[in-house]
This record gives sequence, structure tokens and C-alpha cells, in this order.
Amino acid sequence: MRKPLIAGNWKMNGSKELVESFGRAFTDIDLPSPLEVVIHPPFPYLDAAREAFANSAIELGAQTLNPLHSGARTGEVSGQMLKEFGVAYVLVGHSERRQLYREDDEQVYDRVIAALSVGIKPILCIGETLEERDAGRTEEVVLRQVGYVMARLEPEQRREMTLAYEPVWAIGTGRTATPEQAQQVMAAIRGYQAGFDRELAAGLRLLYGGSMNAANARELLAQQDIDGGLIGGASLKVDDFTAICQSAG
Ligand code: 3PY
Repeated sequence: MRKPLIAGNWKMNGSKELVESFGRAFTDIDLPSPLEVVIHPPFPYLDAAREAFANSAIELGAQTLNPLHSGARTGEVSGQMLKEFGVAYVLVGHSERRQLYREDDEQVYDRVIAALSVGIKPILCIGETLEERDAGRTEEVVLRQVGYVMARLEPEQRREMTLAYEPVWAIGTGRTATPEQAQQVMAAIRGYQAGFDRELAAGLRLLYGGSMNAANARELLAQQDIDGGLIGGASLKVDDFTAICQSAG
């Protein structure tokens, strides 16, 4: 009932050539069904990606957006602009944005609303730091991040949401949560949501992120409450990313 989603977060990496090679590799490819595949390249590659992915299995994603539609915000990009380039999904609240650019829950919420208002589906990223995990605060932190946004949305807006649980200590470190650790947090998120709306919780798509790769994807994706992955480094290699997509069957 929940359609798996494999999303590639290129962060500040990639090139036009890489965009084109993904377009070629994902045209006429045999993928498990059902499955959605999204690549989130850096902004300057969106136009090339729209063209390269047009006849492929890949949908277009962006990595962030400004909460405003337009205005004096040097260097920023709005949801309306992303929409013009055919962006279907946008990451919001990635831990690198929360930590390096000081995005707090309120700003994350504003970005979610900005995306929804132009018909772009947010992928809300949440996750605890190592310090928080070691202090036994994982569920408290993650559920606060989820609740801050989800509780403020209208029921029909909640249905547009995908959540990505990415333990901060597993991002770019090569460390991955064990399938059991990831499943435990996913079950807590779904259980929390079920406390408000059982039907929504049952349909809510939960991705695991944090050093997911071709070697560990199958075991993570086999967990009951994991409906896909948000892939960092391994999404920059066509063969690895293809292998991860094949594991989602
Ligand atoms: C990672 O896997 O490193 C990510 O941050 C994916 O978003």
C-alpha cells in the first residue's frame, strides 16, 4: 500500500555529465514495481536534469527552498522557481541545513508550507545526534521534529508528506544504523502518528537515510516500517544507485 521511494541527495556534488549519465542509465531500465526514484541535484543542474530525466524513471527533486515566493533574499531559490523547472520533491530540514545553516523547527515548518503551497512534495528529514542517542533521547528528539511540523498541518497536507529518518551520526561518516535501530525509530514515528490518525500513519512513507549503500540497502529496506531510502554518497555512482533501486523490490 505504501509505494517505495529511493531518493538520491547529491548535496554539493555532481556535474552536467553525471546528470546525463543518470538520464541514460534510467531510460529503459527494468526496476521493481511499484517504485519511485528521485534525484536531488544542486540547483544549477535542475534544467539539465529536467531534460535528461524526461524519458527516464527519475523524478526531479531539489535540496532546499526559501519560505518566500520572491523578494530580497540574495542567493536563495523559491518553491515557485523550482516548480517552473518541474521539481516534484524537495528535501526540508536535512541535518546539514539544521546544523550548518541554523534552520530550526519553525524555519523547517515554513519551508514545508512553502513547498506544499506550490504543489511540491516535501521530504522532511529528522534525526538525532550521537550525543542525543547516547543520552537516550533519540525518540524524544525525533518525535519533536516530526510533531512540530505534522501537528501544524491540515490532514490533506499531511498526506503529501514523506519523512526521512537520518541519524546525524550516520551521515557522511560511513556508519549506518543497524536495521533494528532504524526499524525501532521508524516504528516509534509511525506509532506517534497513529496516535492522531491511524489511516494516515498506515499510509505515511518513511525513508531511512544515513550512509545507505548497495551493500546494506536490502536489509534496511526489508524492515517493516522502512519504505525507502534517502541516499547520500552512493547516489553519485550510477551502478551503486541502480543496485539500491533494485534492492527495493
Ligand atoms: C547521507 O546518506 O549521507 C545523507 O545525508 C543522505 O541525505
